Amino acid sequence: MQEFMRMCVECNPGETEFLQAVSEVAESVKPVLDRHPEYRKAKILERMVEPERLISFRVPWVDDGGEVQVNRGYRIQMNGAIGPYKGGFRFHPSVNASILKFLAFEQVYKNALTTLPMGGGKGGANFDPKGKSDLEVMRFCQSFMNELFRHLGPNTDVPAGDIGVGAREIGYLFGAYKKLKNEFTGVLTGKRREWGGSLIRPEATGYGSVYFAAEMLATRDQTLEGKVCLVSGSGNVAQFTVEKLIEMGARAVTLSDSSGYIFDEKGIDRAKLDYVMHLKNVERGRIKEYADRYPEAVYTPRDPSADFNPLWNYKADCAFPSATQNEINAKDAANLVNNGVYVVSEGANMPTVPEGVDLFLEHKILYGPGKAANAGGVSVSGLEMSQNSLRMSWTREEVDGHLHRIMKDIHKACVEAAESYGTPGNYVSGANIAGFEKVARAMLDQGVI
Ligand code: NDP
Ligand code: 2IT
Repeated sequence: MQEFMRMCVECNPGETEFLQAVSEVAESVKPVLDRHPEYRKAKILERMVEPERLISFRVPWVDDGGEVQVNRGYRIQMNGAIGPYKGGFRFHPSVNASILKFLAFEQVYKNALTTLPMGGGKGGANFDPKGKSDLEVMRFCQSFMNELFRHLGPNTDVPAGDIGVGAREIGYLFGAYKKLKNEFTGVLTGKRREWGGSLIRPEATGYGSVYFAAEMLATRDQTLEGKVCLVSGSGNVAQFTVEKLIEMGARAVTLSDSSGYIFDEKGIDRAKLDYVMHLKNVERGRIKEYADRYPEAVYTPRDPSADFNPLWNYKADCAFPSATQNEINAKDAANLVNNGVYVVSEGANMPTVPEGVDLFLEHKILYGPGKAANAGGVSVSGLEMSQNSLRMSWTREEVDGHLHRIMKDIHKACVEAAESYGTPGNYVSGANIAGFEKVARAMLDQGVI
């Protein structure tokens, strides 16, 4: 394993996020490779860390002032062993090959866990939709698709949203694809309902992360009723996490964005959540405005020089990190544990640094890693693909029922894999092993390709 990681570092210099994700999976699956020498012989892990295809391209566009702008676009087609590449697009100034490779790598195992036939991919651009007009976003999306359309298709690669890519961006991307290909097809998920989207897709990641937390709590004969919950982010995942928490009788007390966070001890109720949804999705405002509107809440601006995030330093029962990678550092993890938090369900991808993960495992808290806990989003994307193929649309209840069942199945698969490899209660090894085994078997069946 040391030799394997040394090789990864050498082949992917400076790609810290990607190496972080690989190292966690490699550690978890070591006992699987020991039990299955055929995986080692076929170099399954070595093949898994090499993307099947990495596309990087120029995205030129013209801003409202008539200036030419240039961004860099990417699509990582990581692994297609169990289905067409599937995974979101991220538009954020921090986007680079390392971040997208880590996301694509995680997506492979996450998608395998969903039980649906989807391979793993991820894409995006170092474009910041914040502060851009709708027309600028449209021109950017059209230029992005102008190159990428030739690499996509309903049986080849089916992207969706992630940070900075919501219904507006998916609309412009879909329109551009349709025009270029002269074909109305299910090539993207997260579409609006009226033109091929699935009910519950916007809600799915947040709902799924809460369903996963409920499953973890059930192993200790507990429910979410009355639990105090810390939630980070205020975008798609955070909003529907809070919605489901309210429905389940829990009390969410925080939300954040990259400028700061609010703490509302009374809890974010339905009316306050409606306000947040309007503020974020329509006005595209900042979370600070929540405290102007509700004076009982306190707003704390982000202090870039601080070595911890005070959002994670309140007495609470559960945490739902739903913003971005590595948002819980080692000190934040210690603060969570010291404040009595014993459930962490990751809506975001890889939000906890490795030292934090180790601390959670050491303290035997109920810790659901992103690739299991946030798999609800891509699961309903898979259901959107099914509905598109069937040219049907299912009801809210039908889709939510499938989502709930899938999250229960993912929980069960993690528990069983962890037990089978001697790490009971460890959802990290459980998720990595269960996802890995499915993809590894498929790769073995399909030969060296
Ligand atoms: P959105 O763009 O809707 O919201 C992102 C939220 O996180 C915003 O509040 C944003 O604040 C905050 N945020 C983003 N980057 C940073 C940063 N570097 N530092 C601090 N805050 C930040 O994205 P989503 O809600 O869709 O995604 C959130 C997380 O969930 C991501 O990790 C994503 O990969 C993961 N995820 C999303 C799925 C989905 O279906 N959408 C599925 C599975 C996982 P600001 O507006 O200030 O940037
Ligand atoms: O990280 C993720 O799982 C997503 N951003 C959703 C991917 C998808 O294809 O729905």
